[in-house]
Amino acid sequence: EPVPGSDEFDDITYHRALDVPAVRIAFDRPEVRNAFRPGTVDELYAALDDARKRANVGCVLLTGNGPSEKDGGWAFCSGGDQSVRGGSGYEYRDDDEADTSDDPLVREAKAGRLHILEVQRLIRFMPKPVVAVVPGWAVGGGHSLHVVCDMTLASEEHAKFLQTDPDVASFDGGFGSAYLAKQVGQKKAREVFFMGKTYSAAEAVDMGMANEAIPHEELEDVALEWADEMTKKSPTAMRMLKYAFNMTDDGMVGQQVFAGEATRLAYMTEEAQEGRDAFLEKREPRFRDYPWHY
Ligand code: 1HA
Repeated sequence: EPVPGSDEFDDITYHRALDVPAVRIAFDRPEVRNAFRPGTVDELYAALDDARKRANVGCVLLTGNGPSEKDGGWAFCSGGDQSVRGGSGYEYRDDDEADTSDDPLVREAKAGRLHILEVQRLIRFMPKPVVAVVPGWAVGGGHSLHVVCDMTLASEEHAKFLQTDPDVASFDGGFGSAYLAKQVGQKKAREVFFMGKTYSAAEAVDMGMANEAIPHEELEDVALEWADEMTKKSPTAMRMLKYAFNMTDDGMVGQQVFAGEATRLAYMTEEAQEGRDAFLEKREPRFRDYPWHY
């Protein structure tokens, strides 16, 4: 069912599953292969952030609606909408989205947007699995989005993976390329970007950048089954595992995110509560009552 408030979205749809604690967020611009413009990215960020904060949501399925009414084509996402690409990024073009502030600095700040990178970070750092469900094209910035998701399920018949970044003088030098290389190896990742070949679902699975190729008709059902399976597991263990997988690649920020969860667990101990109580009661903490575990 639609998540309350999601009718305000123009470029995405946002649904909550009925029997599984999971949500489905979908690009909804099939006529342009689900390319994103700045407003799309704003909506995507808002929906993902909402899903992040909901205690009764344990998994996010990110996908693309389709097929296109124009030609029946399917897409996950074809990256930045090239028709609104300006001199320094992607631009708001609708009057109600464009910033009409009198302050030129405010207008300038909103002029060229590359904030899909903020969406990538939200997917990376939210404490629950995000699964890319790829029913068709995953291209350019759309390819990078599937790369940063925790797992990828792809339509056997229609999924196609393609990196066009250097064809349109763009480059995702972060997760889209460097993290891809961790998944498929350096040689293959360089081939993806430098040759711009199109890969099928089966090839993506063989390369290690997709988990399974699934018959198109069953894709959404299987995605829900995966969400069902994952959300039966311990939320704490799942969160710690996601951050553990991230940590080796994320440097000090990876350590910070993982350590934050360790702090949360430590706060749950009597020992930590003794520290708080002693402060509030203006007395020395009785830490000698607690063992030095080995
Ligand atoms: O790399 C980044 C970033 C890096 C760092 C920081 C931020 C970043 C932000 C964004 C990006 C990027 O995404 S750059 C890469 C941008 N995307 C592309 O270069 C893909 C362009 N599209 C295609 O190569 C092809 O359209 C396709 C392989 C996805 C599908 O081909 P197909 O099936 O032959 O369909 P096609 O006829 O080409 O497309 C259907 C309609 O969708 C066309 O419109 P129509 O002629 O019917 O009016 C087509 O123009 C439109 N369309 C497809 N993709 C886009 C698009 N319109 C605007 N932008 C698109 N990305």
